Amino acid sequence: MTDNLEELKYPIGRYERPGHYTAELKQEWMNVLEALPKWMDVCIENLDEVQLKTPYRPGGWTVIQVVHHVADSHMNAYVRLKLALTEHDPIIKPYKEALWAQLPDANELPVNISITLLHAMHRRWVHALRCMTPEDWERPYFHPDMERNVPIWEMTAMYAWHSRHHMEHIRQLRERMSW
Ligand code: NI
Repeated sequence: MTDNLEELKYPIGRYERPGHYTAELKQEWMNVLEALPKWMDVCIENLDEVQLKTPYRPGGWTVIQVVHHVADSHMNAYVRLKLALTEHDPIIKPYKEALWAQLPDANELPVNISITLLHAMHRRWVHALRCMTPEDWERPYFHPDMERNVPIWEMTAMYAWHSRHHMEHIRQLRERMSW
């Protein structure tokens, strides 16, 4: 992979698992999750049909697929959070995100449908997070592909990264294309 492709694929860098968390970091991650739906509104503002069907990089997802993918991914994340909060080390279900992104609901429907979904779901997600006790942040789920427990604080860091990661795909595409 060329450096250029790496930069297009990972505009804010690859996800790095944080070694620890603080009250400030938790606030920062929750603030990102809270802001994401509004960021998505801004990201797609005034894009026409052709622009929405443009891949964010050569061979990559279209803007439409990126937005629907964020909804797919964060629906799974929300369910994982609820499982971790209510069960003991629940085994979560990985899913094939590339195949999900090819299904008709993830590349034919208007993007605002998924953004509306994100607005509603992130309200619930962030509310659940903000109401958690300090002990809750340590509750894990077991990820079969990673073959280890992932505590809620770490998944929250990961999805804050994921939110910014995909938002930047669209923002930087617009910047490059002067849209
Ligand atoms: Ni993703």
